[in-house]
Amino acid sequence: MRVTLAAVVASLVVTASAHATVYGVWINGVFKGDGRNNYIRSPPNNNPVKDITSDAVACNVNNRRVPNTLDVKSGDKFTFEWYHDKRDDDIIASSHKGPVVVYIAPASSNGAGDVWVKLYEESWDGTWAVDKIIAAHGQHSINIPNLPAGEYLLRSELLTLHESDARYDENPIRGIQLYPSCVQVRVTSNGSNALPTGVSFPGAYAYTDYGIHFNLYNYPAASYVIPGPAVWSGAAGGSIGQVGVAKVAKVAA
Ligand SMILES: *[C@@H]1O[C@H](CO)[C@@H](O)[C@H](O)[C@H]1NC(C)=O
Ligand SMILES: [Cu+2]
Repeated sequence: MRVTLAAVVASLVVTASAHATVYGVWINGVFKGDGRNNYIRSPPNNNPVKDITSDAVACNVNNRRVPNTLDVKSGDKFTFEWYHDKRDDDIIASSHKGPVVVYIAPASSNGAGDVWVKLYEESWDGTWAVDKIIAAHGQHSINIPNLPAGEYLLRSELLTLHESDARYDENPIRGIQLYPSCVQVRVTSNGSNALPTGVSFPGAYAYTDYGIHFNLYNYPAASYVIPGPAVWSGAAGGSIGQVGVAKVAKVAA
């Protein structure tokens, strides 16, 4: 089998492994502290999920309840903050272009079943969403919908396309890289927009989806189609941008 130069270069990119995960969240511009294994179901490292049939597509490889749950209410601005090796660094390799999506599910589901409802998505409008997140110091936000009170999992996911011209099921060295991250929240307001039936993870993505098997280098960016369902009509929007400056917390005297 001939090995193309492009494949060799791409495998070097893999070796560099400039991946990402979520460090913490901000609510209405207030940082809630290091969330890793605290209120985020953090994976043990920042590696991507590449097998789209794996249970890890839902909440990554360590989907276990963590000790804390963040209180939110309808209308709150809820900001995820991503990082690469340490907080507020280069966030993720700039090769890792692609969209960002945010989903929600009832926490009682633990992420299993047709429970995931899409709240937000952004791909390319001249700039890829991931490049905007890098520029925003890792930060992107959604507004909390008018949901019934209760506990939910809020899932942000980067889908990076630098190797998605290949399919993982055909060539496990390459393929799309998914970075799902689940945060435990409790909605304390009691709204009337109950979540509809959603999609399942795994299940919502197929290797034949245009947005999963996409050639970043040869296809027009404007032709990209974000995989998964449409954004729910009850969603309350979102944006990419920095809401606050990361700083090391001082211990209270
Ligand atoms: C939320 O509102 C519903 C409908 O009015 C009510 O049945 C339920 O008890 C409320 N839940 C909470 C936690 O207040
Ligand atoms: Cu990577």
